Amino acid sequence: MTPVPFLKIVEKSGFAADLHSALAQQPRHISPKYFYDDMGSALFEQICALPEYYPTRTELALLRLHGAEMAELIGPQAQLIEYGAGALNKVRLLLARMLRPHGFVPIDISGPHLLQACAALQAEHPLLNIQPVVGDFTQAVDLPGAPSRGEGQRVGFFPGSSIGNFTPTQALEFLALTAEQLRGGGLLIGVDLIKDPDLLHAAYNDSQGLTARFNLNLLERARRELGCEFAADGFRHSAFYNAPLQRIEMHLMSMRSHVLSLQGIDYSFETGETLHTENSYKYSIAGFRALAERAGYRAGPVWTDAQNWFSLHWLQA
Ligand code: AVI
Repeated sequence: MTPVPFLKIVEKSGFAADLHSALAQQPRHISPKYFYDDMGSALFEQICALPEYYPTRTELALLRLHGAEMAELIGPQAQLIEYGAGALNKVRLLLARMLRPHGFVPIDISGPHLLQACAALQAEHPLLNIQPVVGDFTQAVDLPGAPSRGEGQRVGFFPGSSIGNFTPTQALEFLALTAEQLRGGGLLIGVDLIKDPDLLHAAYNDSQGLTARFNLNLLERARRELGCEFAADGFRHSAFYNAPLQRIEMHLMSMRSHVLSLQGIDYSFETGETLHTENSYKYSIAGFRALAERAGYRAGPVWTDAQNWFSLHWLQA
């Protein structure tokens, strides 16, 4: 692997502690950030290519179609910060159009995965200054210095509608945090839109069962990393659209009354009881712009597809 010039580790995994507190509370709920070990990150990439999972291909099409306008707003010599960077597929479409980028700072919680993706990107852009940060981007991470005055602006990129995995309060906090980090620049953010519940249901209950494996991997990860014990077929994937709250909910549902054991502590599950693993909020364009304005941004141009399934927003910080 090509060495990366700058690497910051800002968070050690708190998986064990967070899983204990998730299991000890009622209702049981854990942060979706624990999906993304190596296995979970690889499964998520496969989900993105599924026919039912429309967000990725719709957003990629918007980036291809409107990337030049977006790059114009980003401006020359910009420092581009990608929150929750993953495979770096989408950012390639922006980088290809950006004028003399000052640098690229991808932040992701999965270190090995991020470094592999950075090495591949570096091979394609040998002169690009890539400065990966391994960590939890929802916290105020220590970023490399911004371009000096009179040079380019600092611009955030947060594609994929990962903002939907936050509660509205967390989304507001995250937007307020980034508005501070990006002051004088802007944020380009992907937001999934409210739509036919059947389409949403299919996107999170795919026929190949990849989303189910992705969800169940959270407990498999606990088995691998923490020696967690539970019945082999004790849990199943459950995902549904909660219309009043405008969100997909994912849960791991206990198939019978049984005990899960974590580091010597037993947690009992009744039949049908769940561990709530993820919310994926869907927004209206107006609703999202209002949220961004409350967080301190000025809402700018919005790009959306012909079916109004997905949106990309430019927010001026
Ligand atoms: C990363 N995030 C935006 C995805 C979503 O759609 O909420 C995660 C995901 N969960 C199941 N499928 C995809």
